[in-house]
Amino acid sequence: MKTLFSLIFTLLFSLSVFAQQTSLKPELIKNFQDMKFGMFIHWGPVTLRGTEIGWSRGHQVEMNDYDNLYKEFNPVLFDADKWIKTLKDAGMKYFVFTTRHHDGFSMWDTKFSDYNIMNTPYKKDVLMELKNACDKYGIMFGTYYSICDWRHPNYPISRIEGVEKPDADMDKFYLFLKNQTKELIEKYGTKILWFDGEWEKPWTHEYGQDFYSYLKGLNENVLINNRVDKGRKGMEGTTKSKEFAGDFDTPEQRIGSFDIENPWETCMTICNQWAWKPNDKMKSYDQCMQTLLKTVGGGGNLLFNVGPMLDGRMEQRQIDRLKQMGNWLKKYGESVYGTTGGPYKPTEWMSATRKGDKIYLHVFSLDGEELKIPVPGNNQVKNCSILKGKKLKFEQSKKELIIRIPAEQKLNVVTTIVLKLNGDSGKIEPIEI
Ligand code: FHN
Repeated sequence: MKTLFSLIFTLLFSLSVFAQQTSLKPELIKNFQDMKFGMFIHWGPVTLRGTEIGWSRGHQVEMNDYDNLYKEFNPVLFDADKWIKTLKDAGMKYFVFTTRHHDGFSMWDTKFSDYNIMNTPYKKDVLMELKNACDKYGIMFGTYYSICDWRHPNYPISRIEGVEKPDADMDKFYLFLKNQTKELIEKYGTKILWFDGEWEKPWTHEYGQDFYSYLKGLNENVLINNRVDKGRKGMEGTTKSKEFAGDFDTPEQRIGSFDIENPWETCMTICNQWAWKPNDKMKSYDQCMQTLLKTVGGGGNLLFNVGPMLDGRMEQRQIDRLKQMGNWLKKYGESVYGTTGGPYKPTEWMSATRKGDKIYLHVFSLDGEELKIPVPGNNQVKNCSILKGKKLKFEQSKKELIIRIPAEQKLNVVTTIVLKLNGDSGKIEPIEI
């Protein structure tokens, strides 16, 4: 009898776990994947010191000093409308904002912690202003939320090597997480819960599984990344495993590997630091475009991070860089939005996307005037041209496609070529060049 009971229990539990991994409607994931490009923002009182959010607490910034920065935080030039207009002009389609990072400071009018934006000299709910601006501009509104909280008395770890909190209570802390994320879903209508800080010991696979299920119970359509559970395997690279909860994978500061089966998103900084740093090194236009196009060519989304300044403005040089990307996307965006990665896997000098009977080649560098690549599966190329430009001569043999790109047709940073096929590009198996 007991064996039968435990068998039934195990079956029901594994079914419920399986259900968690596949609970998101396919059209919601496809819509997320079609957007391709989003803005990540890391911002908080730490910008008063220009050091890294969370990580500089108790290191570059003495802990007590860090925890009292909020008393000076007064970003009087903050303008949510300007931020989201900048995002839109960059060709970005969604937004993810650090509502609470590892330092425990809540950037919204939360009922569950006094350590929040309403108790700063600024006294305004920046999160609600950002949500309203996203609604105004038709931008998907998402929220970053750190599971670990090095300041919270009930979270056992304080990030200072070896300092544990004697009275920490992880179950009470988990209730705090559930209460705050419920606010983000119900009061702010977040469409993406972008978790982080899941790698430390106190957060277990069991918590992750339960949390995913709880959040989907509040809103079955909310997108939840793979850092709600233990699927990221710590701070280094990521592997998406079906045993862990999460709707998409999250390679960080690197372009994810080619994968058109599992949804994934690379998160990367436009400078070096996540939060604002004076005179931080910013990526060139070439680096930004190659990052975007190699990510999309690999089947992923790019969540590109900006760190606004202590007065609430974004740096003009970052705004200008994003505008450059937006201008390119305004002209050539059909080769990005709504496409699938491949069929040619990204290389150092080229990436590719596809949609319907078209393949788009993003060529970053080419010696001479002949581009030689394998033929696109069993398809015949019917015509070939520079996207929004002139026709190009090409030859297709049994194995090879040769495209002639005259020097005067090459564009700087990236030359986009469109191939029109006699069939559906989606059926072509990935091609290694
Ligand atoms: O520790 C954080 C870091 O500060 C930043 O928020 C990144 C963004 O994904 N996530 C963690 C490191 O993996």
